[in-house]
Amino acid sequence: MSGCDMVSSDFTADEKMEMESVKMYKKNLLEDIQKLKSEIDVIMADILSFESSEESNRTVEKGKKFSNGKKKFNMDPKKGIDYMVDSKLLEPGAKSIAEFLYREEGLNKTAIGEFLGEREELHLQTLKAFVELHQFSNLNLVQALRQFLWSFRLPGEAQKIDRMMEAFAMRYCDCNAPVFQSTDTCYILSFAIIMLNTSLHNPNVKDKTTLERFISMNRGINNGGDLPVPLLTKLYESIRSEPFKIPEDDGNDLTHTFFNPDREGWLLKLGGRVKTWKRRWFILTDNCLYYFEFTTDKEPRGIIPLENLCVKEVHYPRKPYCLEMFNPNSRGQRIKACKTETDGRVVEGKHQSYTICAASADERDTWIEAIRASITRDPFYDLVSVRKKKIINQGNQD
Ligand code: 4IP
Repeated sequence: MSGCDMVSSDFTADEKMEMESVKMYKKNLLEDIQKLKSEIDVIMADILSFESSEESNRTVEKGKKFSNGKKKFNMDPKKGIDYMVDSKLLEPGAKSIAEFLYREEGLNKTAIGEFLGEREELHLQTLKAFVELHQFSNLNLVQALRQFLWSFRLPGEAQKIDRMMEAFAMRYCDCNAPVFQSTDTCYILSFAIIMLNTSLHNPNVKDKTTLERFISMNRGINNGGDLPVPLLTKLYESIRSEPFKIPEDDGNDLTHTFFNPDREGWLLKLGGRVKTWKRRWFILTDNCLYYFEFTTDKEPRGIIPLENLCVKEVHYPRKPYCLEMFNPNSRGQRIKACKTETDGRVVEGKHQSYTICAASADERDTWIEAIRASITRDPFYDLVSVRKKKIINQGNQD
């Protein structure tokens, strides 16, 4: 008979007791094991939640650092990028910085423009990589410019704008190979479009550029040849129906740099030879300062082209809010200007400097700022005209 066939009656009373105690022991053991298991479960859960809270603490910490880095960038782009790289939030190198500038939300577009505009190698490389992130294939030039000018704010400095627009033109031509004969053509036309945008949409510009004028302005820019009229017409119509959207304005964007809104108002002007003060109505437009005797006059009494002039605050006895315009390169010589004599003859101006008095310090400062901004337009026109000459000469040689 095997052990399995035994029945309880086969056991002695002692054996039965022993078996009962083994059963009890086993039961207790199982209960203990169960308890231990649950304790282990609790501990494991604790460990896991501790790890995940460590992890989430680390994530929160990283997120904080990242947004701190963005804040730093918006205040000082170079320092911000250094901080991001030092804190291992950003890979060093132009490519990853460009990605960050191109894709990251919440970056100040003026700061992006500032970073991309610098001349050091890393910045030049970043500008290149940034422009290459733009996809311009099958976009016309206006559409591409809309995208480009929305991705950052062009800084005010001529050389920076030149580099950025050059990079833009190169990228556009890479993406749309057969459209223009050279990147210079694309560059010049891009500026013409930006000017057109201001002419058509700035309420201060009274003389709106017509399609015919736009076409004739762009004669000969395709390596001496003309661009197809249907292309220019399409670009013109696109701008006419929808102006460029420029990132939040702090008074330093391209349209301001190029085309300061006209300013007009009454000012006192000191005579050239006879030092008398005359109240004149001044209008600042087209890079010139015009003055009139009455606001309704058709002809100005004088025109002062601002090219090459400087403007500064000046103290004049008993006239507290004066500004002076002078030619820093030829102090003591006459400023190129013209004026209408009382008998109606138009003659050359006789001023070595122009002293003008405003009604308040604020007004004087606003005029100084407006005149200065008008003066700084020149380098941009120079940049474009240099390329125009180059391209037209090239065309003549071909
Ligand atoms: C005149 O004084 C006026 O101030 C003129 O201003 C001024 O011409 C003359 O300077 C100055 O001699 P009087 O009228 O007292 O003679 P405006 O032309 O506005 O009347 P500017 O050149 O400032 O227009 P000269 O240097 O241009 O003669």
